Amino acid sequence: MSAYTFEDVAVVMGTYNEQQAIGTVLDDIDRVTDGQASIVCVDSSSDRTPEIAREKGARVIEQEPQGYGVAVERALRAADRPVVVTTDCDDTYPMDRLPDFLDAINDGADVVSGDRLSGGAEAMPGFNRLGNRLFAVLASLLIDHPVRDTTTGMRAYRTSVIEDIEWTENTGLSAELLLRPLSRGYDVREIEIEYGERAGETTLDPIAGGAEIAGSILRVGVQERRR
Ligand SMILES: Nc1nc2c(ncn2[C@@H]2O[C@H](COP(=O)(O)OP(=O)(O)OP(=O)(O)O)[C@@H](O)[C@H]2O)c(=O)[nH]1
Ligand SMILES: [Mg+2]
Repeated sequence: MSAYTFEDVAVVMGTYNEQQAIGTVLDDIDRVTDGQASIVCVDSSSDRTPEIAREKGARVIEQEPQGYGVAVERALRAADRPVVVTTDCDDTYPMDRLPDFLDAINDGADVVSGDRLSGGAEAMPGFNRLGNRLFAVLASLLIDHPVRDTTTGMRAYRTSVIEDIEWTENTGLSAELLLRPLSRGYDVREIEIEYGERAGETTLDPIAGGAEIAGSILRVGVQERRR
């Protein structure tokens, strides 16, 4: 089988009032993939985000704001390439590392997950960093497999993995997208990435969001143990 190139990659994201960041994120993807990756934005914004995305050549699917997971699952399903990469649209994730994600897929990985925490994640608010470390401990215990960052937004997947599993979570979708494949024996690899400061305002309440994510990890962990 020949190796995948960026012509086989779709980069997808939910976008919710990210006009301060989206131009940079989409330019970075184009530069790093030489314009070859297709880009899908599932957008719920009331600002100029969707216009900027269209100007930059992305496919934009509009939906009412219904949370992270609803947007990202829609975006994953819209991917029309054999490899799909997720990112946030807030300029926190290093698009320069896309080649490393693709290399790991070509090396046989089914899922490649960008681990922000092992490198310190200095740019992450302290409360979020602590919460994310606790999620990793909880998830590792539940699925009997060490994981370092369960809630990262930057991952590459073989599209077949996305199609083969039924997804149920919303705010906790990122954790679910890691834990179900791991529990089912897919080749899941974490690679260390740098994490940057968010451009633009956060739309998430860390306490309510954190509680939802913890609930997702417990639910998914217990379901996968019982399978
Ligand atoms: N379409 C859509 N996108 C969303 C929704 N909620 C979040 N997003 C997008 O999903 C991505 C992740 O959300 P973030 O707000 O960055 O979440 P986070 O990284 O956990 O938190 P911070 O970056 O610290 O705010 C971003 O690109 C958001 O714009 C939503 O309801 N609809
Ligand atoms: Mg973010």
